[in-house]
Amino acid sequence: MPDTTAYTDILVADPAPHVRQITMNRPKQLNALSANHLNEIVAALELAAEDDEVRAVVLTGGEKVFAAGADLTEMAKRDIATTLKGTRDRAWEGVRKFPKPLIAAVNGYALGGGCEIAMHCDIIIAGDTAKFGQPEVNVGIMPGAGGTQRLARTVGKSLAMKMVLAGEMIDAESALRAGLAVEVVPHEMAVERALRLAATIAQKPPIAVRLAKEAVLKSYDMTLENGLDFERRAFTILLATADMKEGVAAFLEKRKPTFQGR
Ligand code: DAK
Repeated sequence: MPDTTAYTDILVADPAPHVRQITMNRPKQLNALSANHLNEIVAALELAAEDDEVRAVVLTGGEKVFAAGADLTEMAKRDIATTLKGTRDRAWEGVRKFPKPLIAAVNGYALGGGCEIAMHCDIIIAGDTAKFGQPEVNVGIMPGAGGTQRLARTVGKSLAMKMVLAGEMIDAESALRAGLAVEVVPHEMAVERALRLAATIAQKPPIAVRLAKEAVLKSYDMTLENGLDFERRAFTILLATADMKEGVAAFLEKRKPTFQGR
């Protein structure tokens, strides 16, 4: 079990074998991402990355709210010099580089940095109350953690522009239609559904999962040829794993495989 005593703004639990759940827990501030809150999420992800027992992670804010963006009380005190230090950028890098499957269970508001952290996840499950938005323009800024890039690549230019320029939110069904969320479920089921999906992934061979995640993400920043090249190399590496031998042997012997992550 993870040591949760170090955290004030998140809850960490292992609700199923090989599955870790990180719950953002600043309900009074609608889970606004203060520096400490974001740092705790990144620290928990680092521990999950290091822990061989963890094979998939669910990030959620629980049943009511995902995250209403960067903490605007902190933002009010920020200036260019502080921002240029890049501390916050480095924290976001920690989320971006998380190597294991990361599933967001989104209920209620996922705004600004909240929408961006959901988009850093590999899969978004939306509860029927979910509202996604990039409303930074309302407070004189713009998305700063990949919102313009990831949103445009995911939902297309026109919808991304509407959300970023007009600050309009979209609901769960629109997010589903736009390809931002993969499923919409009743809000009380979103975390459970994300955990079930995480548990399914956690039963797969970890090295194959890790390389497959990396390969899919490469499609965002590589040419098709380079991406195919990466895929081929990753595939070749997998042929040398014990899990590949176990997977094929189990299939031929008509039994369930036991994957070791080797
Ligand atoms: N920060 C701080 N507190 C917040 C907050 C936020 N983002 N959102 C809500 N709260 C607080 C409210 O102040 C209120 O606190 P009290 O007054 O009770 O003390 C409490 O949460 C409940 O909020 P409301 O009373 O406003 O609740 P409503 O249901 O009426 O409205 C709302 C909910 C989510 C529509 C509304 O609270 C709202 O519009 N919140 C602000 C949403 C927003 O603008 N988000 C974008 C923030 S900017 C970067 C990376 C990322 C970013 C920046 C840089 N780098 C790497 C450089 C990201 C920027 C952002 O996300």
